[in-house]
Amino acid sequence: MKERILIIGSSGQIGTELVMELRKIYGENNVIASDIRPSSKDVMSSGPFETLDILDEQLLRTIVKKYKVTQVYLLAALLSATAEKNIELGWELNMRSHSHVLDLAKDGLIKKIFWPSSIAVFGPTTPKENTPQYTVTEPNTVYGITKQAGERWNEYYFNKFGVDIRSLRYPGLIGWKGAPGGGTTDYAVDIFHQAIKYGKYKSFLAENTVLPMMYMPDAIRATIELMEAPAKQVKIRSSYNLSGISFTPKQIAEKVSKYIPNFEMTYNTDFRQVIADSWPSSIDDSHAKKDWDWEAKYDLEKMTSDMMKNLKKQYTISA
Ligand code: NAD
Ligand code: AKB
Repeated sequence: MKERILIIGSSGQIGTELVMELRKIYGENNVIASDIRPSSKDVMSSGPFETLDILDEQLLRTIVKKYKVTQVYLLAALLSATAEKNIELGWELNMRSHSHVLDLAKDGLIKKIFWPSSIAVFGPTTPKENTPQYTVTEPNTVYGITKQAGERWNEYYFNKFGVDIRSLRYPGLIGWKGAPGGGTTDYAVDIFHQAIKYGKYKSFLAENTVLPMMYMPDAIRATIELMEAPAKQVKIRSSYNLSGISFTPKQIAEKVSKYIPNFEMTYNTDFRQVIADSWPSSIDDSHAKKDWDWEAKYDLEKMTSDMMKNLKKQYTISA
């Protein structure tokens, strides 16, 4: 069966990269990008794009029917820091978008859904080290609460209506192609840009705050591998733990210094420190490894080298 894929939230950090990868695999015209704002030049010029506010359920259904969509990747959301500043919109957007997409599958309009969860599903009472798949989840941010409720929705729709939903608890994602959209882990992307442009960076997280992170090529590969895995191998329908690299602001600053001599890192924590303190520092992803052969490829060294190489090139070209 020919797959037609709709990406909702294609202009964000993940969508910018995921659309291009999926177009390589499924064909440019079979991957429809959509967002409330235009996407990157590459996304806009390489295939179909629709302006879509995911809160508009009728328009969503019109677009799904127009393109005979079979799969939806729902990436539109407010991330942790932005949602804390606008809790009503955080709840409204993150929950209603999810229901709209789940109901497409329940009503037989689409066959498969990808919906990302996050390490934000965990909270201060969760074991911090090597956080297990099944453990206490008492998130204390509006973003985390929407991810936890979303995971429960996933399992409910799978069990009750047979909806083929697949999900990953992404750690903080780091990439050079798209800008991060308002999360607590954004510092680990900003540091590269500021280091190249100004030789210095003021971190909003404290120097010894360890968080789970992942380089974007690993995250994109994990997403596509999970979506392409045979249904019987996808044993967890709430959301899979996923692990890449754990590091502190101080450790990434040391790596950056190798490429930017005299790089200067200072620290001035804000409300995002409290969010970071409630999250795990490392993740046990043994279920993903066992069920669909997941394995991360990038460590801190390899990621830093690739980020530096690509961003330096990008800034030279745009100078
Ligand atoms: P992002 O903020 O970069 O992108 C979200 C996109 O959604 C934006 O382009 C925005 O314009 C769009 N959007 C907002 N409101 C919309 C609406 N009403 N209708 C349609 N589009 C709308 O986010 P991202 O980093 O690409 O994250 C995508 C998903 O992955 C989110 O669910 C997020 O929680 C999850 N996630 C991301 C990370 C990360 O580090 N990037 C980590 C864990 C989980
Ligand atoms: C955020 O910081 O909000 C995201 C996430 C880990 O979910 N990057």
